[in-house]
Amino acid sequence: MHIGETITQFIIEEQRRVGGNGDFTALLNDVFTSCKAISGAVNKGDLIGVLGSAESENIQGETQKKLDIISNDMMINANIWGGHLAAMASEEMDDIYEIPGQYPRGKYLLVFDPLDGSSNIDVNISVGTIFSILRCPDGVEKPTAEDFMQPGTEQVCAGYALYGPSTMMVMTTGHGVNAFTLDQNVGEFILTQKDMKIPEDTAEFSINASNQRFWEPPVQRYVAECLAGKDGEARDKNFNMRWVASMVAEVHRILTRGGIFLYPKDNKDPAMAGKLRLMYEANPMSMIVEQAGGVSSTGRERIMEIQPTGLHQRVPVILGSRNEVERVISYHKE
Ligand code: AHM
Ligand code: MG
Repeated sequence: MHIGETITQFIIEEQRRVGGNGDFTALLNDVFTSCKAISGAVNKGDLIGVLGSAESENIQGETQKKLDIISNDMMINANIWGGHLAAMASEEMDDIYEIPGQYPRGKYLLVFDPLDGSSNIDVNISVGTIFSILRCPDGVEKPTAEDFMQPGTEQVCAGYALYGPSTMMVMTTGHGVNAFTLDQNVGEFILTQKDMKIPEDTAEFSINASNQRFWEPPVQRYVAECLAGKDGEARDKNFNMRWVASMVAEVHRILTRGGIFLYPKDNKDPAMAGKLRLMYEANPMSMIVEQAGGVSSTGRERIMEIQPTGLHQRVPVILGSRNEVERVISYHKE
């Protein structure tokens, strides 16, 4: 029986095409292994006692779930020893994680949100892992947080694992977006969707409407027009709305059937530019969305061109189907 194209075969063939030495391929394989391990823990849930709060906080003052910490450890354990990384950074760690001296150091930096959508863990709704790979700047022996401060355009690879009804891996190395589904029997991700493209138009939007009173006028206007649908002046169609509160699930839906996702700037907490993190969430998802023909912006600028100033920096995120995101951008210009 034919098992289909495994993700290992896919990345090795890509390596042959670009003439790599296998370092990057081996690094990706370690990332996939950690996501398979996280998938197993998420899947077993209460059976192995991993649900619930860990009674600790991350640097952003958010209460950590047990699975946030377990997933973070799994990412570190699978990626620490291979010799491909110089350092890692995670949403769940205050500072960067240097590769300890007993392991060889490599030329890449790994950035991740080990378990995104944490509020959904205990209620058995989809969550995911988001990752991004950068090059460690030339000549840097001992990387610091400063070396991670690269705009999203510098990403070598971005991807996410979605722990939903099936476990999927969706990734890009800058040559389109491909999706793989975990075959539990084979223990491998198998290529199931090639060269995903986000439809340019959509009639589906996603936003946490409980923040409505804090939104800026361009977003107020856009959502009001979607809600008015055909009965309003601006639009000739009616819209549907979805909000999973797991960005991974939201982006995956948009990649599959189109849509627009907004976590915009609001004035709820004037010190915060948005909710989502530039390095762990916004940049990797922006690379995937752009590679699939979509657009990703803060409303005022392309997310991938932002020069990061802090590891845990937050940004407004508006991404998805080209024509809708461009409409929101044009409202910001008016
Ligand atoms: P997390 O990394 O702490 O899980 O937070 C990120 C998540 C996103 O996945 C999701 O889009 C958003 O937070 C949901 O926010 P809200 O709870 O305001 O709906
Ligand atoms: Mg997150």
